[in-house]
Amino acid sequence: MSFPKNFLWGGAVAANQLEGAYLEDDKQLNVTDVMVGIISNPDLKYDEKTNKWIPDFKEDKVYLSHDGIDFYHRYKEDLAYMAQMGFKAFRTSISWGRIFPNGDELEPNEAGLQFYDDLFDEMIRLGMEPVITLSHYETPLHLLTEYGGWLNEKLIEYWMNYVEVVFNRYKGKVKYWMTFNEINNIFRMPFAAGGVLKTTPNEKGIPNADLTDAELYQATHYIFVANAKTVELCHEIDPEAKIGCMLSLSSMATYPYSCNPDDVFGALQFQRKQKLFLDVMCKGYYPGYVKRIWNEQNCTPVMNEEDLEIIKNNTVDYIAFSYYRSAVYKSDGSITVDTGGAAGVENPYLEGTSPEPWRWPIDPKGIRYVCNILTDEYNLPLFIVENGIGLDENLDSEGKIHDDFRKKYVKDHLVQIEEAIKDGCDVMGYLYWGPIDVVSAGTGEMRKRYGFVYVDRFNDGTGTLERRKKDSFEWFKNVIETNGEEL
Ligand code: BGP
Repeated sequence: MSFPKNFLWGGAVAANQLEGAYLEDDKQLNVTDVMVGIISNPDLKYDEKTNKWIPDFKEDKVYLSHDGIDFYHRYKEDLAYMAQMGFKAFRTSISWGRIFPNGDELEPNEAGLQFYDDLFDEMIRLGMEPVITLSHYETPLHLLTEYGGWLNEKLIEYWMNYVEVVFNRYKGKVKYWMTFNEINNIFRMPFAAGGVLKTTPNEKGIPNADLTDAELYQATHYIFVANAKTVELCHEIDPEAKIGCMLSLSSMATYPYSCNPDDVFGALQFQRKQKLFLDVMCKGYYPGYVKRIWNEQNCTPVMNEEDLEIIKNNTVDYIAFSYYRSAVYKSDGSITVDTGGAAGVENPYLEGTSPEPWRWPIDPKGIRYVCNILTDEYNLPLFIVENGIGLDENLDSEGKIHDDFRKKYVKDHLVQIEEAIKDGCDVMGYLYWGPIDVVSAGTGEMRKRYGFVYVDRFNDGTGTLERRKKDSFEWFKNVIETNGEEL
């Protein structure tokens, strides 16, 4: 038996991808409400009258996240499915804008607080530990259009108001917190993942078209300070609670294309783009390699001694991360992970990719590799809070979905996680991403489905929203029931 007795089996989702009710109970727009897929540009236009970016919804686009899968009204039904599978934990996020609709109010919105009270109570009643992300691509839009989001130091204050309210309110109910979902994506997706917007117009008319690395390092620094202050406050308000950082670490499994030292060192440098976030949030200091970049590119963030003290004294309790695929680095600059897997360097040693059109490289051993690197470097508990496979699925003539591909994907990854545990990694749990079909973060589509539970909802916005179990449902239930003995 390799999986520990108290292993947290379960699933993970995010408010913006399933709640819907995007303007209900006084919630206002957040970053993902004005885009279809976080890889795309937000639908904003610069208004010369007010000198601000304003929403510019396109008639030919379907903003699926506005209704999500209506979890806001159907969460009891959905959690019942999770409980049937025997989930020990369920991860979701608090949508910041339900609590502070514009982000800069002084008083919180009681309706939003009550919603999460009810949601967490229901999870606990069903025997599931709430695992809660404080920010998962849900920064209130007003904070970006008015202040520039995390480009502005003021955000730390608004953020701290928010987290103080939720820590006090859910103290005793939530034992596992996470600060910023996949915050290492800030450089790739500054608007959605980083909550960053340049408030000034630019020649291209595209938000953030003129954003510089110097500005991004500055925003990242404010986020690091906020992260550390949040850790401190969480421990102060609820000494029983644990709080982690949350990173996208698929790209930590970036392999050199060959033994050419340029490929090897290049792969290391690429990994460091992710490691920077871990080094600061887990070790409490800025590493030398980033200081070199700052010096050479003239982009050292403004910071003071007090910031560095706060960062040093408040490192996280655990590392939460997502892992879906690995990548290959070649010194000519081609990297699979950034090109969505379909283009760039293919890894001939892997058994394949996910089906068209996404074609993410499938690499179970990569998750063992990442767990081992993290353990060697940081020696902290690890929480796998996202792993899974998106498939384009339709009900067959009998109304069933035979998702053997998914079972195999999960099984192969669990085998490697078991190996990592044997290697000595302290893995707290495994939360499958999207145990019920949700709106895809990257593409904004419904057809990229991860669920063990199918939802009748389509890219064009039609569908009855009826839920149905896929074949993998019973399979995963058995995995949990046998604590991973039967895979
Ligand atoms: C992670 C995000 C999730 C999520 C998942 C799958 O990066 O934290 O929000 O959706 O990836 O990605 P996608 O939906 O693009 O397939």
